[in-house]
Formats: sequence, structure tokens, C-alpha cells
Amino acid sequence: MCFLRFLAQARGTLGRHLAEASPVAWAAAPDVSGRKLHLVMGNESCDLDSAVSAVTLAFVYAASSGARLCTYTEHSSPGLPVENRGGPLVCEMWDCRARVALPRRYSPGSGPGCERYSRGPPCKPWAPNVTEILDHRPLEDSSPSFKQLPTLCQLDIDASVGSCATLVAQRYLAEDQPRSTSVAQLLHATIVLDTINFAPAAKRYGPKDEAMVQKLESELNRKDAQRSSLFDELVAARADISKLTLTEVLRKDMKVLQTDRQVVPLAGMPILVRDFVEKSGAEKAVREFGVESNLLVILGMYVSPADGQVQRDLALISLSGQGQFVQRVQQALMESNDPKLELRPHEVDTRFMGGCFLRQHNVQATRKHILPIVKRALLEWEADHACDCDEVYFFKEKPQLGLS
Ligand SMILES: [Mn+2]
Repeated sequence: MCFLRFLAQARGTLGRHLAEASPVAWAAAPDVSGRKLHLVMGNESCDLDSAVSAVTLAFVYAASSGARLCTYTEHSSPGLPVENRGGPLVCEMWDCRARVALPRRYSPGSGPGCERYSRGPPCKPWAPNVTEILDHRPLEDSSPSFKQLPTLCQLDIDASVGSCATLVAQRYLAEDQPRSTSVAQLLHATIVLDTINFAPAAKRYGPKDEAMVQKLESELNRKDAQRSSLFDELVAARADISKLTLTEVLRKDMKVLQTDRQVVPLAGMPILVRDFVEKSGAEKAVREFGVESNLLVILGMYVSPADGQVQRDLALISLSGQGQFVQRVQQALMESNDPKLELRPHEVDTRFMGGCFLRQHNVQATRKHILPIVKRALLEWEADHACDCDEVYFFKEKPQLGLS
């Protein structure tokens, strides 16, 4: 099977199901045996790893399962900014305009078939139909979606690898068929990028990443010496934000932290936040990005094209002026020991939108490390302030009742 033809077919299938058939029509359609719809989803931020893992895994499944219908989409959680704001969300690989925000048109459970899932904690409506999850981040087993996963759902969660593409490469290489140079190239490039080309200083890889890249290179007849020019090319492509608006730069690689009471978007950008906020229109972009959230976390990274040196910084901004809340999260990040982020003020301070801006001197720490620290701080804050609403109500009402 040809990978490009598979992609075209998958896109056509998805388009037909979403554009022409309503969920009602799906529900009414007879469940013809052998016509199951398999969905393989990446996560909402649609980075290179997410997109490549989803499409290549779909290809492997399609060829090995004999499924007549196999398609893919990006994961878009209902209620999150990615889905509703529309516009050209550009990911690292291709223009997402051609893609469809699935949950808006499809009511889960109404269509024939089952869903397969790669990457990320599944969003709630899909969870009961998920048959498999591949990820290199631990799943949140406390989340309601996790509890809805069927008992037979296979979990392939391996935090030791730097790239989810490594887990897909393992599947791809384990079979004799299908073979595709495009698939091997995509998986190879993604692993090289995600592991920062196996840079020892960044330590973002494990033995499995190395083994899979070597196997892919032997399939592609490449030498490992060619990796660094490929890496440079990929880094330059990823850092090229010249065609994006500033809001798209913020959304390009975002994750969303959700608790019962809050939604906190975390942006990951290929430039330092300190440089981003100097650009004209930055404030408008930040407001668009963080509308409806109490807190925005923006992580910046700059890789020097000359020597590959990495710099990182971060910002915490509250659009609703929740200074104490920002301070609490800042404190949690500053005090973190696992890992120590080594956060210190920038040489030149900024007052941009009243936010908190810090250089991160431990450049090995990534969003993967920062996300759980922020989440813990949110939950602690919520636990401490759980009674606030009742108390305010009580004190407002009490004098009225007592005095009148
Ligand atoms: Mn990844």
C-alpha cells in the first residue's frame, strides 16, 4: 500500500463522514460488518510528533488489520480553545486548515465502529470506545476520561522514550508489511527532532529511541552522520514562524491543563517569551490566546542556529489580574526540586501585562516537567480556596438577614 494514497483516501473518508453524514445518519446506518471506522488521533497541540505518530500508526493499522476504512484526525477536546477559535492553526508539518475539528460534528457512540487512539489522555466523549493508547507521557489516572476507558484498552505508555514516534516505529518495524520510505522518513525525522538529535546535554532520549533510529536508518540506507544536517533543517523549519500571526505562534504548540474549576493553557514557542512580548501586537495575541482563563503559562525556547545552544524562559500572565494566584504558581515553580528549574529574573525586567517573566537556567527541563508542577499548584490553590464562594455569600447575606 502506498502511504500517500492511503493519506488521500483517509482524508476523503473523513471528509465524507463529517461533511455529508450527520450523527443522526450515522446512527441510522446499518452496522455492516467489516466497515468499522477506525480513528487514530494525535493530541490537541498537533506538534510534529503528534501528527506523524497518528498518520503513520493509522497506516500500520490499516495495512495489518485489513480494515476497509481507516482514517485519522487531530484530537480536539470540546471546550478547549483549539476547537472553537477556528482560523488557520498551523502545525509543524502541514496546514491544519484542511483538517476538521471532529467532536463538533460527530456525536460519539453514534457511528458504526470503534476508535483507536494514539497519544495523550483521551477526551471524555471518546474514552469508552478507545481500544489502544500509545504515549510517552504518563496518563492521568485520576482523570474522569481515564476511568471511562474500557478494561480491554491496551496501554503502551513508555516514559523512557523521547518521542511517541519511537513507539510507532516499533510497531512499524515489527511487521514485514507495509513498507514505505515516506513512513520511515517521517518516523526517523520526528525521533531525531524530539530527542534533540540525541544531544547528551538535553538527555531527551532512551535506548529505544536510539535502536529505532538505527533500524530506520538501515531501512533508508542512511548513515548516522547525516543526522545533524537533517536536525538543523528541522529546527530551522520549526523555528520559522514568519508566516504565522502572533496568536498562531501561541497556539501552535499548546497544551491545556484542566481541573474541575480552571482551564490553563500552556503555550510552547520556538522563541523566547522575552523576545515575543517585544513584538508589536503581542498583547492582543496574548489576550486572544488566554480569553476565559485565569492564568496563562507561556514557555519560550530559543535554539541558536550557530551552535545549537538552547535557551529557555517562561511567563505567567493573568488576564483577570489574579496576582496572588500567579505568585502561588510562580512559587511552586521556583521551589520545585524535581527537577530544579533554576528560574531567575531576566537581565532586563519587563512589566508586560503585569506578568511574571523568568529565565530558566536548567534548559533540560521541558514542559513535560513544568506541567505537573503547575497542575499541583492549581489543585492546591483550589483546595485552599474551596470555601471562598460560600464564605463570601455568607458574609454578604448575614448582615442583611441580621439587620433588616
Ligand atoms: Mn512527543
